[in-house]
Amino acid sequence: MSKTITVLGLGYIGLPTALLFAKAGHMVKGVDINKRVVDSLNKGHIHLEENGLPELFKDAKNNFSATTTVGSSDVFLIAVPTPLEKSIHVSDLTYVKSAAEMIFPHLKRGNLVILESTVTPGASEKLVIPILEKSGLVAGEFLYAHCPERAIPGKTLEEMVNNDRIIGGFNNESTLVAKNLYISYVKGKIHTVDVKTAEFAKLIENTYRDVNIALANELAQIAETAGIDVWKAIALANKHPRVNIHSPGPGVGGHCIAVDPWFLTENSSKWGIIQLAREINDAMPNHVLQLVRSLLAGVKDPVITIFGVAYKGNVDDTRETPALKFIKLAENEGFVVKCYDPHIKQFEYPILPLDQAVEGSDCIIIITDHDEFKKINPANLCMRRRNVLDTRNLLDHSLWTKCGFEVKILGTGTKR
Ligand code: SAJ
Repeated sequence: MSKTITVLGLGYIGLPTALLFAKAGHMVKGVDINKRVVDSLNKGHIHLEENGLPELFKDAKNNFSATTTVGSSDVFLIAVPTPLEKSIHVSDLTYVKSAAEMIFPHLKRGNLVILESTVTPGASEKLVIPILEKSGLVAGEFLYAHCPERAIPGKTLEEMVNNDRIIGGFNNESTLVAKNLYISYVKGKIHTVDVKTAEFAKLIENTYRDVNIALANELAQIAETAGIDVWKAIALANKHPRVNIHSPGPGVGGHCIAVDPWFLTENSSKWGIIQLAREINDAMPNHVLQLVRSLLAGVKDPVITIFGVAYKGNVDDTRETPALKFIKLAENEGFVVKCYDPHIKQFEYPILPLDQAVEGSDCIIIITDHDEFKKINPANLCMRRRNVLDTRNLLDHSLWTKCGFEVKILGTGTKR
C-alpha cells in the first residue's frame, strides 16, 4: 500500500533511498537543511554523482519533492550524517538528534520512524526514542526501527536494491511495518532482529573490513622489506577457499570504514586489534611519503603530482581521504604538491587540469584508483622527471616503464 514518507537528509544515502521509495509508488518528501540542495532538486538537478541516479531521478520525479521543513507523514526516515569528532574519536550524533527533534512535533500514533544513519550501539534506545517520546506518545504507540544502510558508494543503487537488509524493530509491529515498506524496492533477503543488534551488526561489517585492510597494509610493508610483490602473494593466498585478504593502499578513507570502528568501541574498554588496525591504516600516508622520499632522493625543490584525491576510485567523495594527510605531510617536508582528479571539483587544494598538474613535476603518486588513470597515455605526459609511485597497483607498469618512467609500486620490494 502506498504511504507518505518523509526522508530527512538528502545526501549519498537519503536521496537514493527517497527516490527508490518514490519510484516504487510512495509519495516521498525529501527534507534537507541545505536550501541549495532542496532548490536544485526541485529544479530537476542532482547535486551528487552516483551511477544510475540521474535515470532514477527521472523515473521517480512525479512522486518526489524536496523541502526544508517536516510535516505530517506515515513514515519518517532519518538518513543524516553521523560524523566522528576526530581528535577524541567520539561519534557526533548532533544531526540525528536534530532530525528526531524535527520529527516529534508531527508524530502520530501508528507512524513509523526509521533510523538508517549509523550510530553507536544503544543510541536508538538511549537517545533517539526519548526525543521522539517528547511527542507525548511512547515507543510502541509510534513504531520504530533501525535499518542501517549498507550500500557501497559507486554501486549504491545496485546494492540498495540487491543486498540483504537488516531490520531492527522496537517491537513486532515495528519490524513488520518496516519490512513491508522495504520490500517495495529491496530484492535481497530481509533479516529481522532487535534494534541494538542491528546497530552492532552494521558497525562490525565495516570494522571487519578495516582490520582486514590493516592486515593487507602490514603485509605490504613486510613484503617491501622482503623484496616480494605483495599483490601477487595476496592473489595467490586468496585462491584458498577460506581466505579473502583485502588490498593494501595509501590508507582508508570514506565516511564509514575509517569511522565506524570508533563508534563500535566508544562505550567499551575491550578493544585492541580494532584500534591497532585504525592506527596502521592511518599511518599509511606516512609510509607512502617514505616511498616518495626514496624515489626522489637528491632531487632539489621536488614537485609532486597527486593523481586522485577522492577517498576511493570512481567516486566524487573526499571525506576522510588519505590524500589530505599525505599532502599535508609532504608539504611539511618541502614538497610542492599539485593535484589532479577527474571526479573532484571542490577540495582543500586546487584541482588542476592534467597537463598543468604534471608540468614541472618530478613524480606522479597514484592515490586513488580511478579508471581514468588507466587510460592515460604516459608518453604524452610532460614532466621534469619521469617517476611514478602506484599505491593501488593500478597502472600498466610495463607501458609506463617503456615510456621512460621509473615505476615504484606500494607493497613490492623492487623498482621496475
Ligand atoms: N580500501 C582499501 N583496500 C581495500 C578496500 C578498500 O584500502 O581492499 C580503502 C578504499 O580505497 C577506501 C576505504 O578503504 O579508502 C573504504 O572503501 P570501501 O570501498 O571499502 O568502503 P566504503 O567506505 O565506500 O563503504 C563501506 C561499505 N561497507 C562494507 O563493504 C562492509 C558499504 O557497504 C557501507 O554501506 C559503507 O561503508 C557505509 O556507509 O557504512
